[in-house]
Amino acid sequence: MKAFVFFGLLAVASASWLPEFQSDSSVSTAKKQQDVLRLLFKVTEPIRKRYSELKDASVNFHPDADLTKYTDGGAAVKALLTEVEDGRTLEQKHYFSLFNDRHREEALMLFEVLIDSKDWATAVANAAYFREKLNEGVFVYALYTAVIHAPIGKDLVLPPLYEVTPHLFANTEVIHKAYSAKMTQTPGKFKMSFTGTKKNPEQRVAYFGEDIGLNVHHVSWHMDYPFWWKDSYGYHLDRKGELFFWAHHQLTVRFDAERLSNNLDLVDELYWDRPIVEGFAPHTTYKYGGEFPARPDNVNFEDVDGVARIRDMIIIETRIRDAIAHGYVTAADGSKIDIRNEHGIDVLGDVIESSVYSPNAGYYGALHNLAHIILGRQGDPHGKFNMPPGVMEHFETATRDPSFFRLHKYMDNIFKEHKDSLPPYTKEEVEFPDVAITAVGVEGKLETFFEDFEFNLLMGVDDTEEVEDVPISAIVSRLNHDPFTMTADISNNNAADVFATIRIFICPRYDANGILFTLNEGRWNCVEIDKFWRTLTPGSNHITRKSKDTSTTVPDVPSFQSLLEQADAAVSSGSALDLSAYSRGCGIPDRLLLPKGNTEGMEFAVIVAVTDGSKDAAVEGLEKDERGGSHAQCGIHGETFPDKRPLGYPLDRRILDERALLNFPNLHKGIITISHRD
Ligand SMILES: [Cu+2]
Repeated sequence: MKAFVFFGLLAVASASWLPEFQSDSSVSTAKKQQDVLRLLFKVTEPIRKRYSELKDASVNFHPDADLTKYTDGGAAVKALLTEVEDGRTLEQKHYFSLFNDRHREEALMLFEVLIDSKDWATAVANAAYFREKLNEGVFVYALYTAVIHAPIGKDLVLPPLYEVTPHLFANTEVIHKAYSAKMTQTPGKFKMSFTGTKKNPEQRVAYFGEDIGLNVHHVSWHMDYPFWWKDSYGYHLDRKGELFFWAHHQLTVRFDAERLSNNLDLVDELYWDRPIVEGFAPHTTYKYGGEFPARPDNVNFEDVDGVARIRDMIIIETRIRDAIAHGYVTAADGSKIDIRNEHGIDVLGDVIESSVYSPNAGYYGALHNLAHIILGRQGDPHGKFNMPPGVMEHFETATRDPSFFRLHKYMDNIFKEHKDSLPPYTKEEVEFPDVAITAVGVEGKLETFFEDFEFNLLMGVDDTEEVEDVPISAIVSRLNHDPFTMTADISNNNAADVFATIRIFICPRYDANGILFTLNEGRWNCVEIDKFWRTLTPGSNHITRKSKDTSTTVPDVPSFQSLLEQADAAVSSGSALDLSAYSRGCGIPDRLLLPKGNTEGMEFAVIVAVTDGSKDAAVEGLEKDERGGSHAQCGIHGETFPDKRPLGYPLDRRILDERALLNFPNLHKGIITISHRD
C-alpha cells in the first residue's frame, strides 16, 4: 500500500510538471539555446534553483514513465537507469577520460538517451535528470556530442569549452589564483603563461599547441567525427577516415610552419624504439584527480600495463605498412579492400585511428588511439603512483604536449607512404580547359601579432547558489593577424558560364637551414588556406575572398556569459535568436589562418588551383551558403563532404615534373611574405 501511494505521488508530480514543456516544433531556438547553457552552467554543482524547470526535471522527471517518447522504445533510457540504480556509474567529482572504455560507455549511454528523445522536452528533462546523477565529464561529453549530432540540436551554439571545463585549458597557477580570488571575493584577472622556460626550445612554439582556440578545434573535430560513431546513430560520417588524416595533417603542417618561423627544424617523427626526445610538464591540474603527470626528456617507451606493449605497436605498424605496400587492406572476413585508389586514404584513416569504421580492428589494431594512451601514461606506465591520465588522453589537452606532434608526424608519414604509392595526377585530372589564372594578389598586409585574450574562469571555482560571483578571468596571449583579402583574376574563355572550385594553399619555401624546398618536398608541407566555389562568366573574373570567410576557419565563439545573456534576452522578449555564425566549434580559429611571420618577412609559396566545379562539387548551393563555414577540414554535419576530390588535391600526390604541373594555366604559383610585429 505504501509503495502504491509512493508511486502514485510521483506520477502526479510528473504529470503536473510535463505540460510545462512545449512540444519540439514550438520550442524556439532561443529557448533551446537557453536550456543548453543553463544545463552547462557550473556542471560540478547542482542545477541552480532559479532554473526552476530544469531543477524540477532533475528531481521529478521519470525518464521511463513514457517510453513512446523515445525512438528506440526506451531501450537506451532503461539501460542507463539500471546502471544508475545499481550504483555502477562513475562517481561524480572524478576525472573523465574518453579513452577509458567504461567512462566512454557511460557517456555514450547518455548520448543515446538524448539522441533517441523524440522531442526537445524529453531530451532536456533527461539531460537535467542525469546531470545530477552521472559524472560531470560524462555529462558534458554526452551533451556536447548529442547537440552536435541530434537533429533537435541543429543551429545551437555550444559554449566555449575553455569556460565550461577551464581546468583542461588553464594552468594550475592561474586556477589557484582563481580559487583564492573567489574565497576572498576579490575580482581578478590573471595572466596565463605558457609551460616551460626559454631554456626549452619547444617553448618558442608553445603558443600554438597551447592555444585554447586550437584546443577547442581539436576536441570539436573529434566530437564531430568520433571514433566510436556507429551509423545506427543516424547517418554515415562521410569520408571520416580521410578527414582524420587531413585534419591532423593540417595540424602537423601548421605546427611545422610555426617552427620554421621560430627557427626550429620541422618536427621529427616518433620512434617506438628510440627515446621520446621532448619531455613535458603540463602545469595543469584536474578539477578532481590531481595533477596531470609530467614526463622528463628522453624517456624510453615502456609497455603500459593493461593497455598495450610497445612490441604490439610495432607489429600493428608493420601490418599497416604491409597493407600500403600490397595496395590492399584485409577485411575481418578475409576479403581484400583495394586501397590503391583515391578512396584508399579513407580506409587507411579508419584503420589507423582506429574507428568503428575500421574494416579489421582485430588485425590492424588502433594505432592512434593506443599511442595516445601509451604516451599519456609514460609518467606512470605501471600504475605504481596512481597518477590520473596524461594530457595525451584528452583531446582538449593533447596538442600541448610536443609528443602529440611527433606522434602525428609519425602517422602522417605512414599516410604519405600510401599517397606516394599512387600515380601522379594525369593531365585530365588537373586541367580546366579554357580557364586560366592570370594573377593572384593580396589586399592588405599579411602581418601577424600577439594579442591578449580574456576568458572567464567563473566555472573553474566552486561555490553555492548563495555565494556571490566575482569576476575572475584568465588572460592569454594568442596569435592573430590583420584582416586581408585574397584576390584572383581568372579568365574564362569558354562561351558560357563555368562553375569553379578555387583552392588556396600556402607552403613554407625554405627549411630551417634556409634551403629551398623542391615542389615535390614542399607540397607535403602546404597549409590549406581556403576552398570555395564561384561561377565564372565568360571573359575575365576578379575574385575576392576575405580572410574571415575562409572555409578552414571559424570565428571565436562568444563567451558563455554573452551567449546566456543573448538567449535570456531573446526568450524574455520573444524575439528570434540567430547565432548560426558560431554553430561550428570545429575549424581552425580565424586568428590562426596565417602561420606566424617573422620581422624580416617569412616567404611562403602560394598555390592557387581553379578546377572544374561541375566535376568537384558534391553538394549544391555552396557558392551562396557555405553551411557553417568550416567544411574544408570539418565537413558539413550529416551531409556528404562537399568536395569530391581527394583532400589536399592537387598537391597530395607525387609531382614528377614540376614544370609540367605548373604549366597548367589553371594553377598559379606565387610568393607571399608574412611579417610579424612585436
Ligand atoms: Cu586528434
